[in-house]
Amino acid sequence: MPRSDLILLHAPHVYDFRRKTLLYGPVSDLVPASPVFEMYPFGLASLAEYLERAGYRVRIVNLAGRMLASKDFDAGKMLCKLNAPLFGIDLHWMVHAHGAVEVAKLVKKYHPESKVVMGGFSSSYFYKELLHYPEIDFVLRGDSTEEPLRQLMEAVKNGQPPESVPNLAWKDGAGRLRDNPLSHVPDDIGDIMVDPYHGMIRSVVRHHDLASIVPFKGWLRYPVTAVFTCRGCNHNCVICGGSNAAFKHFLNRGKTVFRSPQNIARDIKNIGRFSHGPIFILGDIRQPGDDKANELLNILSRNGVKNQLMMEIFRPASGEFLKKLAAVAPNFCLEISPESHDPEVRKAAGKHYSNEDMEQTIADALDAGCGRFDVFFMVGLPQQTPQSVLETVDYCQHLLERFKGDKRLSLLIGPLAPFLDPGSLAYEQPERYGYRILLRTLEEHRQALLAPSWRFTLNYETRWMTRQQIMDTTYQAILRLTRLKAKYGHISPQMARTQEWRINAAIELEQRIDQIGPDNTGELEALKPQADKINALRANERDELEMPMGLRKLKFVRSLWSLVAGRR
Ligand code: B12
Ligand code: SF4
Repeated sequence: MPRSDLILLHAPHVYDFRRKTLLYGPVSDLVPASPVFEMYPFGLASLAEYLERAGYRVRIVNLAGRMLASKDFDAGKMLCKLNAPLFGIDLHWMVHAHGAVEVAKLVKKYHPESKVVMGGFSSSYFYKELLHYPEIDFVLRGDSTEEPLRQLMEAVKNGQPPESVPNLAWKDGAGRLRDNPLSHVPDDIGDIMVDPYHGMIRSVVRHHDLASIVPFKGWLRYPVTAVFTCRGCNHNCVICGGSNAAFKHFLNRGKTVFRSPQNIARDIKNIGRFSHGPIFILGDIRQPGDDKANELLNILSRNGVKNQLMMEIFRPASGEFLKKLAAVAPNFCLEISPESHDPEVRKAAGKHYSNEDMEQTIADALDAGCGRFDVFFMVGLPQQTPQSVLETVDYCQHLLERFKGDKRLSLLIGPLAPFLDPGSLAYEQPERYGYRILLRTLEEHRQALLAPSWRFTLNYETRWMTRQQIMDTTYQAILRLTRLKAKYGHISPQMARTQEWRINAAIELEQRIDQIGPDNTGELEALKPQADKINALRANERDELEMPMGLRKLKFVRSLWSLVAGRR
């Protein structure tokens, strides 16, 4: 097996989710991953690429993905075979609180001499608590840890104390917690994320292992790739742990840093070499200003874009912008998240635009030739009552009527779940925003993830909805929206029936769990097959997120060949 200097591991949300009765609920309906949250942070690819450029050999292993793909996959056995002086584990999303720490324990069990470093947003927030677990040696804080990790690797390699590694927290020889200032917060990120996908393909070749690098289940069938535009965010959505205020609070980033239009365009070009799949440009390209957005579109127009582009917009867009986008990327997809139909709730959630402006954007985008327009609504917001959520579904009907059932318009609703992001304004100032925080420590979150139903995992309630109401209202809203979509022919009758079955079966199972009580392990175990059957059904919301790929495939063979032949 080729030697690795660093192995980056991605854990499932709960270890081992395959043995426990867990009714996941619709917590991941609106993202490409399953409720196991098997998608690893893209930052792992960025770290790997940066370190490889510095001469280190880095391997990414998506343990969660492997465990999900096969019930026989033995994660312990694989960990035992892997070897490196340093293992990195992401605890980026809070949903991995249980799995990430358990994987750290396994690493130490098999490799007591190796060091374990954790990183990501949640690690940065909970770094002190993380270091109380004996299996965790280091935590690297911050949104840009490429260079600090390189310095840590150098220290580990040379057996030196890591005193000078920025952003690092660790336990010293006497077991005391030490933390260096979170001082590496670059305001120029031109030298990172240079060609991360190239590094991933190289890893597949080196380790003859494609399965461990697949970002999420179904990716080979639907190989969507992502291009990042920034680190940070200009906005302040109150529920978001990646808002401007959150970045200031625990990532020490005062100002969003943007990648140059040239670098973004280069990524898009590079991806086009190995994939025909859609490319998701993450972060509203207008955030750094309209000039930068236009510059990017001009470069893309000169280069020519072969892949379908998907983009998110954080506020309504002008007709002029949408026409320009259509000229560059015909059949483009757009996403907007008004969260609620009620502008007052939206405003309380930190978004300030009107329904009129949003509907004008939808109209202009569809006129310009947009291939799909996703509109995301959410349950669990400030000032939002159960009644208000159901009125959001009525508003969806209004949209479908106004746009004459246009099938390109995709309406989605899901819960703010399982966690309100630690670090978000609502988590940090709950009284101000009408939240009641039920879980504060990392360990509390870890234990909550083991609860049999997602209702008990939620780490918050609001002044307007209890956990029970959040769950009940979410189920009702999904049911109503499903019927609406079936009526307008947006989903097939078969799909609607499956979705109705999924929700009704979940409601029934919730009642059984209530009768049994969360601590009666024996009886809960008996419910596992039923919970698994419900969990296994794909939400039609998720299917809708996928654009039909037809026979288009990854151009992997060509990529691998050009890599091996060194012709890139
Ligand atoms: C893009 C994005 C996504 C993409 C993910 C793409 C991807 N694979 O990374 C999508 C849309 C799929 C997504 C999904 C989710 N997301 Co999201 N996402 C973002 C967003 C908008 C930008 C992140 C970004 O640009 N990162 C840049 C990349 C290149 O860096 P990075 O991955 O963060 O990695 C760097 C550091 O974090 C660190 N690092 C990360 N891992 C590790 C590991 C080690 C060992 C080390 C040393 C360092 C390290 O170093 C990396 C390199 O410098 C942020 C909000 C924001 N403004 O940042 C939310 C955010 C990160 N997401 C969030 C959440 C909650 C989710 C979901 C759980 C939502 C849900 N319930 O479905 C899912 C999880 C999906 C899964 N795992 O399966 C929260 C996280 C809050 C928290 N602490 O838990 C955020 C902060 C805000 C939000 N609410 O959306 N997300
Ligand atoms: S949810 Fe709001 S604050 Fe968070 S990343 Fe998106 S636009 Fe920024």
